[in-house]
Amino acid sequence: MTTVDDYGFYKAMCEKALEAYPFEGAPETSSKAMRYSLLAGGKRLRGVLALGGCVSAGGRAEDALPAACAAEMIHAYSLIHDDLPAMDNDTLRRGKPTSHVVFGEAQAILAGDGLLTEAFVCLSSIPDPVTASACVRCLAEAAGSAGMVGGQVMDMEKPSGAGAEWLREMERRKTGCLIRAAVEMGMICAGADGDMIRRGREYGAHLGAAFQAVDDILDVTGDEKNMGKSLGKDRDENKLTAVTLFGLDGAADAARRETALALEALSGLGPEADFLRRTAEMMLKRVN
Ligand code: GRG
Repeated sequence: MTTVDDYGFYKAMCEKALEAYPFEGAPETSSKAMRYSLLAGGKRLRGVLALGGCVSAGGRAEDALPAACAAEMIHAYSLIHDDLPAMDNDTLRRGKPTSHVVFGEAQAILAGDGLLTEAFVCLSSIPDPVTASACVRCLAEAAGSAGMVGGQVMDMEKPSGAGAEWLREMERRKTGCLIRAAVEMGMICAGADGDMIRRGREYGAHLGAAFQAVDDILDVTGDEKNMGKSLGKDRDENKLTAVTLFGLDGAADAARRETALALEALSGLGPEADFLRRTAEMMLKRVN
């Protein structure tokens, strides 16, 4: 059972591994642009979940470091591309000017491409080939067209008449798949059995939905300086979110409901899963 301030501990572990990541063979401009976004801070939720998922399934956190770094690389790439003029056209991320503002649009696209690809180089460093290939499959499916990229496509295409069901599916893909894959890869790295991985997937999926509802609430009630990104864009751009659809109270209810389902998915697991339980509760506290 983990007893220390494990979120802070795993976050620091993940940060250290990302800082030391070599980006072998990358031209200096490329390495600079990739590091700029990858090392810009952030909560490291996906990296932490990979490490915590591994420990919750009885493994050692360090065994999931390649999975944690790979999940954070995919996340950083998605933020760089999401901020581009062709997408959300944002100039502030994690309290710093966005990649395309600093490096220009072409280099920002390439920094995203580089991070996306490097995530899989990083996973290939997992010593056991069966574990490595299971992680590659898990992350590729979650990040690709069936997952995060597909969610972004849906978001950009929002059909007229899109409602709660459309929103749920779009967010499941866009935000939920990567969060779920982080937990799942952590458990794979621990050698977890099928039942444990099924519970981890379910937990991760509900946690992702709760996370998104919280993020939607904070877009309205949060502080731009604390959040380090432009807020209020959902309303300004007439986006469909849990808040625009159900109001602030309705979105908070959705976050609580999804958190309860995430916790329920872990029932039957022992105290090793307490970290995952505490992480779900902690995330909900961001709005309560
Ligand atoms: C461009 C392929 C492509 C995908 C973009 C994930 C995504 C899809 C876009 C990011 C924009 C966004 C607002 C997504 C919804 C919630 C989310 C992922 C917020 C950012 O994650 P945090 O809060 O960020 O974990 P930090 O900075 O803490 O890592």
